[in-house]
Amino acid sequence: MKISGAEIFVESLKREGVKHIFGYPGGVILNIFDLLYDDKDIQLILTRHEQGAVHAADGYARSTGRPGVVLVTSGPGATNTITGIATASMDSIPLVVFSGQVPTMLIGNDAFQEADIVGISRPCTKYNFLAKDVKDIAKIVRESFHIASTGRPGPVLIDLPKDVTSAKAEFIWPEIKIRSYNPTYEGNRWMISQAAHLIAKSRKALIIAGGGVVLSGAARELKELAEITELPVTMTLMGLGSFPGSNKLSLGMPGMHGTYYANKAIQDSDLLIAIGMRFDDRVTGKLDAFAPNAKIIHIDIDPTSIKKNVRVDIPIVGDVKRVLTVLNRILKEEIKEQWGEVRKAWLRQIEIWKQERPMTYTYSDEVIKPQFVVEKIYELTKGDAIISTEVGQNQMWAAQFYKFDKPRMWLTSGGLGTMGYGFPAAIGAQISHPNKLVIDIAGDGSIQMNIQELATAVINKLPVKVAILNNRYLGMVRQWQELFFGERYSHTHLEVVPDFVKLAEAYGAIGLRATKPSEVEPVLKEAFKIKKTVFMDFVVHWKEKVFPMVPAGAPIDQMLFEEVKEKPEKKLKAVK
Ligand SMILES: Cc1ncc(C[n+]2csc(CCOP(=O)(O)OP(=O)(O)O)c2C)c(N)n1
Repeated sequence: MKISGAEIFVESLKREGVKHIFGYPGGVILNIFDLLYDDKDIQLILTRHEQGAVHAADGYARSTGRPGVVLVTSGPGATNTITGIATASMDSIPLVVFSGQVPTMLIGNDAFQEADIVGISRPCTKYNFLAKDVKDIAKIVRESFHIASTGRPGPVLIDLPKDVTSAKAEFIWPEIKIRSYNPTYEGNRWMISQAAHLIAKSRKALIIAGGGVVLSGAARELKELAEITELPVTMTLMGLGSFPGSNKLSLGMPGMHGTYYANKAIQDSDLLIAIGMRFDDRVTGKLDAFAPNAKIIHIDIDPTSIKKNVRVDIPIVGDVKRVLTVLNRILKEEIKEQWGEVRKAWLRQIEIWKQERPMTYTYSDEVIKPQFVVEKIYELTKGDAIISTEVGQNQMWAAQFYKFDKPRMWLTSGGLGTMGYGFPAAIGAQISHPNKLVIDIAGDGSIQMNIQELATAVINKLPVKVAILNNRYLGMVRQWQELFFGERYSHTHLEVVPDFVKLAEAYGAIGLRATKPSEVEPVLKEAFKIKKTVFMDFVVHWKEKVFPMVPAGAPIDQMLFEEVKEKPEKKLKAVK
């Protein structure tokens, strides 16, 4: 029996196990929306902006490991997804985005709501495709899920012209055969054995774990490697949670806002074991001064990531989990090295760096320090919450002061640094984890970029919590102006910040506010008890900066630290 392309599409999604789609309707995609109207298996979550839909699907994917699914209309609906797609692409997040398209005969004619979304999205998708024949729809859906979630994961976009989804064909669920797509999963055995020997010989080795460890589900194997070799581990922003932040071998995050001790250890190390990370400039700082004495082992599923930014002595292309399994076995069974004094001396040196400059800040009794809010969130949740962030200082403080012990509990836009990411991402994570505490740690600037999703959270009765570190500034940019532009605050003072409590209430959510340090804990406790969407407005010290900081382009051990004595504040006239 022949059925419509729209029906084939919906049936294909069911075969892929899709339970939730994030989307927004429009004319050319209406036939699919109509089918989803009373579907019992798939729930469509209507966001208030297509960008929100993609970030929500992204949060869903990061917190579950399954691809997030998006359905939007053509033209503006499709172009509104681009920031979300680019965000997912930079962080290797599996997404499948379906956009409606005008009928094939109108494509290229500047038809109403036509945009060349395949062309526009090409540089920021792993794969994209225009469906031209109704008979291909099932195959395209199947392949797009496969491509999005295997190898180095990433977003896939499929454009669905109206006439193709209206045409009819038999439903056939095909096998996947993609000739040109063959990711390498098994690392080269000889290279892995060379890596094991190098690790055995090293005196001051260090593991740098990235988002690839999370994506490949290799947290257990990473912990085993650290335990066998007794080596310290630093986790990139994307790698937070891949190794327990509270473990004594953890050095926290490296790089621009990383810990003093992680950066010192990198610069002093004789071997870097880089796992599922891509030597982003925020990690390396000045490239030719990066880890000057270290040999580098680089394990990554994507061969194009290896040797892109740094010289590599032992490249291993493969799935991190599989490579680490083999590496650990060789270290245990063939090498059986006891490092004894050598390792003790290295760990002692690191301990000294930890004591010299611990990750800290100046506490105040009078004004709320943003770091204090993050610390309190960690203390009260005991680390058992899914944390998303916006972008800016809020993101860095969350990374520095919340200890992530488990993977997939940390959702942040690392590569693209997308303001407006955190709230919709938290919505997506809450949909996939209805009983978990999900908190978006936000800046007052970023939250306003997708604040309309309050409606999505309220309608779906999502108990998402948003902790706004409200400094009335675009804080991170203000920090740069303060350090590098002589305190000329060009267009970073927000002047009008909405009353977040009233705004939450206007949407039917709950709003709470803390203006003094003593109010922080009661506000958090109350918010965590409420089973509804809650905005918490923490009115924080406006001038606080994120330290340590490596100025852009400097070597990573040339860090700026917080001044011990605070200068008297210069009052800006518009600041409350
Ligand atoms: C969409 C987007 N536009 C601009 C920027 C540049 N940017 C980076 S951080 C930042 C300030 C963020 O301010 P806020 O959300 O208030 O957070 P805070 O730094 O104060 O915690 C800006 C404008 C960005 N990252 N994303």
